[in-house]
Amino acid sequence: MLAPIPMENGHLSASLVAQYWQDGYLFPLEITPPDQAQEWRQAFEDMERDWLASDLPLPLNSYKRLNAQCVMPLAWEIGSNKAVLDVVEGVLGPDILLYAVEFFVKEPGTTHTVSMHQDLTYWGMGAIDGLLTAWIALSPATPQSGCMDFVRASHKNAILPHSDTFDANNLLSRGQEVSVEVADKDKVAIEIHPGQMSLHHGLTIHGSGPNTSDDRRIAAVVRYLTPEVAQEHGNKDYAIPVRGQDTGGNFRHYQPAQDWFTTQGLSMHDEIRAHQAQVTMAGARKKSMYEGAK
Ligand SMILES: O=C(O)CCC(=O)C(=O)O
Repeated sequence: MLAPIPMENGHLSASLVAQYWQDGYLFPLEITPPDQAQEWRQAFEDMERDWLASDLPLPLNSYKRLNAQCVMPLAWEIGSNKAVLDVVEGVLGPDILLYAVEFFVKEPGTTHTVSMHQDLTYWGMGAIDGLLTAWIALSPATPQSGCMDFVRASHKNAILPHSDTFDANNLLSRGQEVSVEVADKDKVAIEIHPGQMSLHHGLTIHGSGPNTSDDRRIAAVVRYLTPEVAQEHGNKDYAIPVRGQDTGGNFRHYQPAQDWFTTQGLSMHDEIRAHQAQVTMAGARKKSMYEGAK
């Protein structure tokens, strides 16, 4: 287990920022004490218990995996957390937009994996530097529980060809997989523990293996943007300013969740999902497993 990288008063030093741009990722970064992470986990699991059998328009898993900030106050609380933003600011600068919060869960002793891929492949924003993912552990992410693997410096590639597998075991919406062989020796295991996070660039090749541990692997995954990023396909995409100014005006702003699954939140979620699916699922031969009705 690696010791957390020392920061300067909760901020990244210039050399850590340089390391991020060199490697395309940075970890482990401690952003909150383990008991706060445990509270977040508890709130998440309470939500699962309370809403699983409810009559939501889509399966609960669709709301966990896509744009949870529209319907879950917890997602917004984590995505707008000051300690997380203090670190993210080191990479993205003072003006930050929140694009999405997703909860990636792998149940104990299951075979779900995430194939090696680059996030930006189907997001319609081009091969940009202005998208950063903060992956925050709410339970231990270890090689046994299926932590992520990153390929060092792979963000220096363009967007590489990917193929869709639609494998039911794959947690990605198209089961997309980068069409280059990644040798095991080129994978860096991103072990992090509750309250820690990793950062990765939108072009970093990454994936994760199955959870063979006896605990759930739960992560809150937050995507941040700089204001000059823009959706290149169709109308403006959606994002929420979380720090500084939206100097680009390239995104439609909206209200994040104030309460759990409100009518307004559900309708916002639906609007954004329908809009983004036109881009993220373009050319796919099947529907995303996260947007189908129950
Ligand atoms: O949680 C995982 O295993 C993969 C997450 C992922 O692909 C991402 O955060 O971009």
